Amino acid sequence: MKKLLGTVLGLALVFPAIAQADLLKNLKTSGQVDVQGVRVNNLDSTSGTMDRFGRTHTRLIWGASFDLLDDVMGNVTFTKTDRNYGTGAQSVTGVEGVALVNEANIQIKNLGCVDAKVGRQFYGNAGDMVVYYGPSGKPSDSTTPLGVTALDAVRLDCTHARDYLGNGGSLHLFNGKVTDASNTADTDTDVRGLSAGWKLFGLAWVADLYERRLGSGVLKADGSGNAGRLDDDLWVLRLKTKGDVGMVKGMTWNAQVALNRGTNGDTNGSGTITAGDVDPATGPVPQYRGWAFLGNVAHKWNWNKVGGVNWGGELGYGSGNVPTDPVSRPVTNTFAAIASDYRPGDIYGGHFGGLTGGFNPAGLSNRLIYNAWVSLNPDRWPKLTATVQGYKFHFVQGPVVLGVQEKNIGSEVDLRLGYKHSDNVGVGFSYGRFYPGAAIIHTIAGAGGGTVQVNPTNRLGTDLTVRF
Ligand SMILES: [Ca+2]
Ligand SMILES: [Ca+2]
Ligand SMILES: [Ca+2]
Repeated sequence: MKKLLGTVLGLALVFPAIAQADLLKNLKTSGQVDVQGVRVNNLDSTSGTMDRFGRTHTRLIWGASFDLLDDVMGNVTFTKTDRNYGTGAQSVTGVEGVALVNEANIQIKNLGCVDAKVGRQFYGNAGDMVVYYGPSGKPSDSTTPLGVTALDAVRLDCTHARDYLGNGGSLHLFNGKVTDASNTADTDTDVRGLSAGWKLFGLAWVADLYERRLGSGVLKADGSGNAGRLDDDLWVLRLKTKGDVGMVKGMTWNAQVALNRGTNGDTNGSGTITAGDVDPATGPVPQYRGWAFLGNVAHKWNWNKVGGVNWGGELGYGSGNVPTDPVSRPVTNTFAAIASDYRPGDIYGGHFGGLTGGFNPAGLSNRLIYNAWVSLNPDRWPKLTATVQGYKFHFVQGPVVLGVQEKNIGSEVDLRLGYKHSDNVGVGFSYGRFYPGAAIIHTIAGAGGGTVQVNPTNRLGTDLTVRF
């Protein structure tokens, strides 16, 4: 009751006009607080240069949904993820300025043959290799911990999908705007997609088709499409499936493959189409031709009188560019995602984003990454889970250092101890160590004239998550 009263007061403050109306009909609230402390040393892999840092970061996510009308629901999610410990008290107006409305949408039931969701919203699943907008489970880089992304979009979920696709069938499409760059020129970035799910041969299948389009903004003088710059128009077609390994009880597998098509008008990846990109008047603009695969197996079994033992492995591959002249061979072979959230490894996936040198860890573009893990949930302490996970990271096409192409980025071992206090409260402790491979060692050593000592990176982490 106390919680409800607090919520009502909070909403009345935020939406005074609506609060006077029938706002609180079927009000549902949910929230989450994450507190993540890390201590990292030698992130630059160079032992001669002292670097280490400690940080405790908090993220708050708080959402409410309520009926606006009988068949129309409102949905609001606030996120606040700006604050580290030790940065002083925030004023109430200061909090106001950093509490972002990352979801604000209305949902209309049975609008014709669809359920519609209109407005700012999250999309996809955390960790997805192709597209995800939402609260991330990992720091997006060293200085932007626990970020949250969202998309302004219209999403339509077909209410008769089962009639067309059978039991377990689903079908939705969405059309969103990532950046509204101009009201006069066609320079916006739009994302749209279509997703269908069905069951066949005892397997669950999902087919997705996504398009991300960045307008060139240049008017085509003769309407032929050849005068002026070309749009950056990325298409990703993906097929996902999962099932059980029939012969082994408790073993499951997942697999997905994605293909790129389209025109790489933003050839230099700057986010705008300008003179730095390939001009179709002087040479052919590259076509997107990358592809990626991600597959894993997991096995659960019970070790008599010891506890539950889970283990698994995962392999990810995303094609890399063949380093040839883009004019003589106008193809971009590097796999391109819409908005990838695939970031394996607590160090590699969590902290390498801010580093220079091409080691951006988001996604499977130009990467071969595999990992294996085993965890124990002991009968004697059922709230505890201990996990060890090892990773290997490679470029598909690596940087050329001193005349040699180097593909080995490095390897990582993460040890994690989780304590599940209840369904809504969890605590975690982790230790990770990243061992730099030849691509890092030789890049650093080459830049330092061969005299620089290269050493592993270490990370200690504590995590608290409370859902309410
Ligand atoms: Ca160092
Ligand atoms: Ca616009
Ligand atoms: Ca560009």
